[in-house]
Amino acid sequence: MERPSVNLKRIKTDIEKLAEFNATPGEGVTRLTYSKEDREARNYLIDQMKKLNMEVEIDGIGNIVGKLEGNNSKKASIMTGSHIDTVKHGGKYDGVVGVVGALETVRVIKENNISHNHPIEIVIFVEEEGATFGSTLIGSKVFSGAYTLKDIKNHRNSDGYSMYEKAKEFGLNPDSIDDKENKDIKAIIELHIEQSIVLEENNLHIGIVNDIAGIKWYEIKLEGEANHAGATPMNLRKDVMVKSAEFIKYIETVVKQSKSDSIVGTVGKINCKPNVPNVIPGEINFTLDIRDVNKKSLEETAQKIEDKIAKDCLESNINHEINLMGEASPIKLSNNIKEIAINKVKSRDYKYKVMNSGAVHDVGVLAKNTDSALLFVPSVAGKSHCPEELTPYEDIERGCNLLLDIVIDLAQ
Ligand code: HGY
Ligand code: MN
Ligand code: MN
Repeated sequence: MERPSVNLKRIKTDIEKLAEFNATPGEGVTRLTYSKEDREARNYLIDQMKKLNMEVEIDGIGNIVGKLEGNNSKKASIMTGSHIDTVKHGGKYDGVVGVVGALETVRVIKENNISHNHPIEIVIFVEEEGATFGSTLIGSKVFSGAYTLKDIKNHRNSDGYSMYEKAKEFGLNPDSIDDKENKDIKAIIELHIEQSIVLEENNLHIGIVNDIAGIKWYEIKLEGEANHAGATPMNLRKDVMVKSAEFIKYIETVVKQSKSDSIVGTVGKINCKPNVPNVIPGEINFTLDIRDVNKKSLEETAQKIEDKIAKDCLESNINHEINLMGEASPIKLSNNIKEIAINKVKSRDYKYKVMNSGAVHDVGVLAKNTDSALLFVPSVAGKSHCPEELTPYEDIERGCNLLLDIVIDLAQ
């Protein structure tokens, strides 16, 4: 039988349809966890899975798993998927390419009656971005047991509501997450946009990922003294806006001076109270996202930053809090699936590179206990997490064909 390939028209239809479920049309894609747009996208995908006679399960915080039985239901599953939540004003490909690639894989297997022993499961993880509840990879951490009900009750949105409360409001049953039985998964593969410039710069089609960077996410709070912007002499101020600017500059300097060439540090979110022009701020809250594939350098640099903030605040008599909101260690992905991917990519005559990922991904969370693989397709100009995010459909088609080949191989 000639090797089956994906149907690009269906892939386009899915991606364009999902992009309609968007809170900020014309300004990138915003689809936040448990939003109206999230529900619309979930319903669309659940409907597509049901049309394929897949059995669909939704766990207590909303992770979705669709199952296509194989010839031997006792065998462990081959899982593939990603996420559909986005950052604010993000792109329409981040996460979606992996979910649509998984859906198309099942469609092609069914329409070509490809026999497979292992069940094949599509997974859609909740709150991968952390844009709503302040920590990345929450859905896959709950799915893998790394997160429990306590964590879901701790993570809150910007209005102070916990993920637990919002999951219940969304119609889910978060109390059930601690008593689910662990799924028997032989392997999980995620197709994702690269979100950097390596594939495009080297004119390549596919990235096969070795290591995923480790990450630490902090929320840092500085308490100064609100006072009159005009009447308060400079020597009588406790100005935490200035102090936070010093810390943000320090973060950039210490990361750039690191011996590691794979470490990155970002202050992406800051808010100030009361946030009006003629008041010296009383309080500043900012986030720190720091990552590296090198665990030692990640830990050392993060510790340096924590120590600097603590020491300076003590000396300036500024109350401060440094809250570690979430972390994941650097992860080495499965060599076994990497080898399969390399021989499949060669047989498709695609140009590829084995590389690392600076972005974190759900498969990294599951890699502790499951053979995990991550495949990249190029990002134009390396842009992502912004309206300019773009991956040409012919690149998406190649990524989906490779995903199809690997899933068929593993599911035998
Ligand atoms: O931040 C990340 O690396 C991912 O896009 N959530
Ligand atoms: Mn993603
Ligand atoms: Mn992302």
